[in-house]
Amino acid sequence: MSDLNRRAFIGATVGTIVAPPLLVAACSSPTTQSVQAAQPEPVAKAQTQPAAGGQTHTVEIKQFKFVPDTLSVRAGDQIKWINKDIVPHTATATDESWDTGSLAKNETAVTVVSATTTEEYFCVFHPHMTATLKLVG
Ligand SMILES: [Cu+2]
Repeated sequence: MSDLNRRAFIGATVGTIVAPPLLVAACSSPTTQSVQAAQPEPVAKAQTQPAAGGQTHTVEIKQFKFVPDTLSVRAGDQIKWINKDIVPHTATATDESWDTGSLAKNETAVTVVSATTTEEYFCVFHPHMTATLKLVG
């Protein structure tokens, strides 16, 4: 057991000693793996940037109403929906092109506004609950 541990320790130490020359080599050689491994991160950040460029709006669902019941939004904006009621609600486009799904008490969902987002929406459990998004810009 202790022999194995010692070998593992030696292996780790050698790896650590070898690593700095590899890093130096990576700087002058763009084909090494350590350079490629660093690339996914910037790509992931780039994907979140379009959404970050838009605004995030919050609509509360409380006492069987959407608050505010009229909301001005632009393509690229996000809408965060929060159900403050005890009973489940949804925010669902009248043509069902977008939908939060059922939200229990204090549950949230986020939808993203597009240029063709349907503006009229309602709650599928309580169809009298209706409200409107106003696409601007
Ligand atoms: Cu409802």
